[in-house]
Amino acid sequence: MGRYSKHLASEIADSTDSRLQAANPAVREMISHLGESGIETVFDRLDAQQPQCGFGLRGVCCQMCQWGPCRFTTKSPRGVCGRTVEMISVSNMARAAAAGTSAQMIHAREMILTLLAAVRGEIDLPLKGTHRLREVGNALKAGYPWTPLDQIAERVGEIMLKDLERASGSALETLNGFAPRELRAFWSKAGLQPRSAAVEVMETLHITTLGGSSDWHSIFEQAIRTSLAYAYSGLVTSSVLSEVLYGSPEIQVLEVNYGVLKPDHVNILVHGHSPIVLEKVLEKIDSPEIQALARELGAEGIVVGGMCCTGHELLARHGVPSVTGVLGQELVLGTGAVDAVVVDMQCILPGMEAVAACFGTELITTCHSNRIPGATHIPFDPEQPQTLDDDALRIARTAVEAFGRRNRSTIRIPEHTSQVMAGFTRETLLNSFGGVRPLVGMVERGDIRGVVGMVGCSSPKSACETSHVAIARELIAADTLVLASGCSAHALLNAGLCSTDAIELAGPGLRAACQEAGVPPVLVVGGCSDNTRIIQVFAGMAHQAEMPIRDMPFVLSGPELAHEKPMGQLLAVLAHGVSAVVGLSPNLPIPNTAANGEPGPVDPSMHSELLTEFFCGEGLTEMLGSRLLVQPDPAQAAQVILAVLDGKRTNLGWNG
Ligand code: BF8
Repeated sequence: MGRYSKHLASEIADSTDSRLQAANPAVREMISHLGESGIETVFDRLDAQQPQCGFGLRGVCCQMCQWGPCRFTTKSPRGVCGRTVEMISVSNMARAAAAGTSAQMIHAREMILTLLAAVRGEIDLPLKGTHRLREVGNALKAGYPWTPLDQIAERVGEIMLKDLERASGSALETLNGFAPRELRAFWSKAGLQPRSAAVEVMETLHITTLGGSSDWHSIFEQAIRTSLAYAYSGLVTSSVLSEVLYGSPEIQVLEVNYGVLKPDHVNILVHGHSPIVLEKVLEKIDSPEIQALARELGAEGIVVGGMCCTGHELLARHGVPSVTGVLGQELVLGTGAVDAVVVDMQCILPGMEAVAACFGTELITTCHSNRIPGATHIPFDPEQPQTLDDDALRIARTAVEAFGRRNRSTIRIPEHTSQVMAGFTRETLLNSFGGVRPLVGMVERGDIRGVVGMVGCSSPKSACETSHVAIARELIAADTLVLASGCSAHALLNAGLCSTDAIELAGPGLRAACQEAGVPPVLVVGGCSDNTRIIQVFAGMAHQAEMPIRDMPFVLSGPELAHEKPMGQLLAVLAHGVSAVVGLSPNLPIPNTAANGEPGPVDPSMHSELLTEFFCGEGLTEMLGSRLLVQPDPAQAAQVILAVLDGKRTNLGWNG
């Protein structure tokens, strides 16, 4: 590994590690290729940033006023204003969750306004998920069984919009409609019930600014309220409205990875999170007009490939092959075969622009608020959606026309593809095992040791995507069922762990269960918004077992979290009573956890004893029933996860 970081008590990968050890051979090939061509990527820029600031890495740098920045050391344990190390690191965490919530709110807002535009006839978008709409309407008390669907849709949209934006303190209706009953009562009693997403974001920024709350525990409670608003007003709204608008995902069997690109085809990549524009663009790409245009330009056809969470949306509904998650977005342009990348919102690296310029790739931005210099901007504004149809056609045309300008001498497409089965929902996942009762029976008997949600981003601090793959391999070999989403899922898809061929890598109990169900041991449930499906599976299984979620053998694994959005996901999962094992520390001054699940020794110059006791010990367990554990080494992280699962099994009496 590249270098040792004493602040993270871990080896940190450098670009050479990713070039030589990346889990995906296509990634290794492309890092070498771009390196030889002298083109800079995220891996090189991480090298150039070394050494990174130890104060920042531990989350103990305060920049919330102009008296700072204040750094916390044993010699100066308080900031200029008097803030303690606990206040500042928990405030940083809360602010990251608020920023992530804001991002998810913009996504959810686009989905809601599009639903309203669709039912008001402002755009041509017939609702495909009418069954889901009835369920959602029922959960939100938005009508009766005899209420016309368009009225239910309008009411659902209005309720969800109010959950995002209202300034009053009334409770979140999406949470009341979708959260497990046991937890609604618990959060309410504990004073953790969120108000609207807007109020919780405001409140988080308010109490963490200079002269706000001096009580780190109350700031953490506020971070939890924010994360619950994020989970229900943000994630649930985005995920269920996607199903209402475009129908429920279906299980897809297909080939993914860089090798799906074809040298003699127009290759268009779709990237981002909100599927609204890209669904329409895909429709246009399939039209006779655009197909004919591609042939006129000399192409044999059009390949559409997915990146990040929009990639998951289109994979699950249309069988669009995914190519990469966040870390590969510059690398894939290095194939020289990508004619255009159509992006919507979030996780679009600014560095992509320079690589696109080298290879003549057309970048098309479609979110009215996100711009890339030099890109063709064809924006969608959900408040003025009437031009969506025409704009989608223009985007498809612009993307295909880029094929005519391609420099064919630079093409180098890695040959690697992976066969996968993906696109699971809560229903199709449970049905595959014969329903929730048989699945719980398998866990109770120990055929399946537990269920782990593997989520979140990829980080260049691990040799590209190696942590996800190494942990998942260890877990399935130890009979642990893995549910994956987001960039973690991209890593696991490309690594071949989401294929029925991977069943042979599973331990004997899980292998038999997957063989019987005909599904892989790693089940991809979608993008990050669809982490709600993981929570739904956990809640459904706990309900079937007649146990609180916090007592069940479930863990969240986030090996390479990076974005501020997963901070909200992490906190929300902790609030549901599920312990989380993360790779690199989420910028908290707490030590790594040993393989037996116990926190390592506290170094007072690096760590806070109070926060170590709280997150890794009894404090968080008493508050929420969960723990936050850090272990960057994949092999040890898998052992920590298994130790948590086994601890739950022992308490349940399910170990013998
Ligand atoms: O929401 S896992 S890098 S792509 S934030 Fe982004 Fe992280 Fe990837 Fe989708 Ni999620």
